[in-house]
Amino acid sequence: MTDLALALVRTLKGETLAKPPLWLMRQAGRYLPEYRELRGKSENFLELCYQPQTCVELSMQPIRRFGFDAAIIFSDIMVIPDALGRKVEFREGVGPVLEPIADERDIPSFEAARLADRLAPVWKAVAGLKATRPANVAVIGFAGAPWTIAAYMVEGRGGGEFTKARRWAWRDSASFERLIQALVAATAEHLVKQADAGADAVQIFDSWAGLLGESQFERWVIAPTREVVRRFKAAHPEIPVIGFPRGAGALYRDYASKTGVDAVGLDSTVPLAWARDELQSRVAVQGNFDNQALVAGGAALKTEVTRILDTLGRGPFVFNLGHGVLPETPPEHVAELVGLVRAWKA
Ligand code: 1CP
Repeated sequence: MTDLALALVRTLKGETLAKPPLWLMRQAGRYLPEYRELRGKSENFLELCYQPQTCVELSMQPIRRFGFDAAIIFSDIMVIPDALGRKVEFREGVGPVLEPIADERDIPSFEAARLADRLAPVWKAVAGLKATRPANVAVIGFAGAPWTIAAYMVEGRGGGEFTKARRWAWRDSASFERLIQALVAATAEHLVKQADAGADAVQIFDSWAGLLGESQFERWVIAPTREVVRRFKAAHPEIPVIGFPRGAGALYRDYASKTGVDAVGLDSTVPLAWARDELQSRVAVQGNFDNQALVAGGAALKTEVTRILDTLGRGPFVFNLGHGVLPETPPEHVAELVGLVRAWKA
């Protein structure tokens, strides 16, 4: 059961609050000295993701420091390929490196028992976070969207344009569809289990949605996301889902109207008045302060926070960034941002 008193949940379900709730993508991470200290004790980032107590502590660090309205479970979108049996490692300064899927024979199939074997510690961490967080702080579960995960699985790493994955999707859509369907099953299952464990809302990160044109976006972003949402809602109809199709541009409109998500996360390039007129009438919106402005700080911080709140704050709105907090962000700038959002009046 989701907690209808939580500001985040109320907003995601379409209420406009006098004070918009606030959390930041990647609010736990290397910009925090207390994160670096705990992180330094562990060689391997992925192993960290399977230590429930440590995950709870890492999720709680930014809550204690800044008093956000939501705590996102400390994990990563790469736990899904890992749980499907693909090799995943994190390299310093590179990010995730996977054993690439070279051809059709490498496409894993979804097995619920294997997934549960690997991901049970993540679900345990969600339950631990729910028991630990202050009662007014929502717990957010998450997963990567099938397209974004498929792109990493085929390419083997990020940092480029995911050309192998995009060509495969055009060249042999039938086999690419098999990969996507395995990911739909795994993603839905992972989100349902996080909700079973107490998540008050879930977010689907489609970080590379913006690489696809209209027809491919429909097939590999909208259709699989709609199916993940359908399966999730069959188990948890009352728990809100946030979709984050980063870089989707004008296709945000189709995404908002066709996938069944309750809210969309806006990246920083989405024009605010357009989002208000075209998206906020259908779904709650979340975003979209530029993470580079948060690194820079200074007078622009206030102007931009005010511009965002004045445009979107009179409808269902969750203040967030347009992408994750960067490691070089001064924590004082985050504190300043929180103060500005809290002080805003409609
Ligand atoms: O200490 C370290 O060096 C690890 C840095 C780190 C952290 C803190 C990575 C590596 N992942 C995470 C945690 C994480 N990842 C969270 C939970 C923390 C929080 O939000 O507070 C979440 C929600 C993610 C999601 C994630 N991981 C995404 C989707 C969002 C996005 O940024 O687009 C993606 C694409 C990843 C992959 C990933 N994991 C880590 C890195 C450096 C990357 C990006 C690699 C790339 O750019 O391709």
